[in-house]
Amino acid sequence: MPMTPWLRRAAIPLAGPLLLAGCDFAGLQSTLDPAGPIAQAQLDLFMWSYWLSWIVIVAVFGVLAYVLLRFRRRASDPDRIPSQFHGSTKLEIGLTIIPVVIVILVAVPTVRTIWETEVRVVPEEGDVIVNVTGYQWWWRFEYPEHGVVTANEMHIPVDRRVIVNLESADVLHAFWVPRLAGKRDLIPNQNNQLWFSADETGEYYGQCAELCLGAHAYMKFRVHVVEDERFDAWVDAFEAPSALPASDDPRVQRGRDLFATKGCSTCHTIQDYRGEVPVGSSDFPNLTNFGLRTSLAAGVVDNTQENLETWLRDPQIFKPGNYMPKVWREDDPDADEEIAAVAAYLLSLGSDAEELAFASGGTDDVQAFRAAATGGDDGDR
Ligand code: HEC
Ligand SMILES: [Cu+2]
Repeated sequence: MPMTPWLRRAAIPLAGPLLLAGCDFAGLQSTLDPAGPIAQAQLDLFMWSYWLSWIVIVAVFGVLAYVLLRFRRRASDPDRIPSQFHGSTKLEIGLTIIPVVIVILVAVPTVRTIWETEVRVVPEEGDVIVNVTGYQWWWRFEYPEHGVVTANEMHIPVDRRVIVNLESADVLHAFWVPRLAGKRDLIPNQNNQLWFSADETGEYYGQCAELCLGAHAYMKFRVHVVEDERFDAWVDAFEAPSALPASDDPRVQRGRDLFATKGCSTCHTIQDYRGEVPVGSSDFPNLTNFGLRTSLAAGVVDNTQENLETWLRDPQIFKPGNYMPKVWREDDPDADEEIAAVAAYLLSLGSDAEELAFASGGTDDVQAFRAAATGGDDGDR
């Protein structure tokens, strides 16, 4: 059926909203799909200004359409000029008052939301404190109350207030978990703070939101929101490494030795089942319990044996520009075997410590934890 010209012309403006109606606003990093009160307050403010803008648009285009139709030139009276009202006081006052009202309607809720969400809070009982340090191009997460230091994956309990202290070790970064809270800059020596909480358990994606050179686009992170007991088990797992029995897999043992002899431990700290004092530097990702991580290289790829091997062979493949050196020469005949062993060691770290801590009611009861870890027997290590 041929479309009438009128219909064809109308099709384009009609198609726009229809296409948009098919959009899915829920996404891993969608601010339109909030999962916590701060993100919700920010979305509410956005939607308020959005609908207000629609009222303005409809009003302006309504008046425009009316004027165009009502005062258009007519064939019956081509010389008619509509009455002129230049300098009309009523109109001038009206056109001044209306914008002022619009500005007030936007400004009052904006200022209110800023006050409700942005003020610095004093930690209270039950809050979780995380000291976040941004590095080119990864994140250090430290839980001062629990003595936990980890990288790139933050664990927090659901429905609890999380206070994040933001610090940068080098350039400017910005902490942004779109579904939980708006961005906040990490500035050297500035001690910025952000607080938020999450309504639902789940995995939330974060991203550095301040251009910080080189691998900035790959400076991501994850926030795991879990039930209280799960969070406690995760924290316990960081006290647990030394209570875990050594893996009897010879490849893991070999990987552990290589980690020291290949120089990894000059940069990276690991506290493992031998409970050694950390020797690495706090300015590189702490790899304790690395087997509990779901992602690798600041959320860039999944944490699997294969990806880890690729990463160790050449860290530039997944993340061009990052500062981890290539440790094995390309023509090193032992590279494949050694890399596989180191990767197996890293993945073995704490791989079931959280589950064990959960099952045994925490590492406070070291005996029960050991018993769970060794499947009941004393576990001579
Ligand atoms: C000169 C210091 C240095 C040495 C030596 C070094 N690394 Fe790294 N490593 C880094 C830096 C820096 C990063 C962070 C890279 C990034 O994501 O931007 C990193 C990241 C990693 C990661 C990913 C961490 C995460 O949180 O996802 C692993 C795994 C890793 N290194 C293992 C090793 C192993 C195994 C060795 C030895 C074979 C080693 N590194 C040697 C500096 C070093
Ligand atoms: Cu950054």
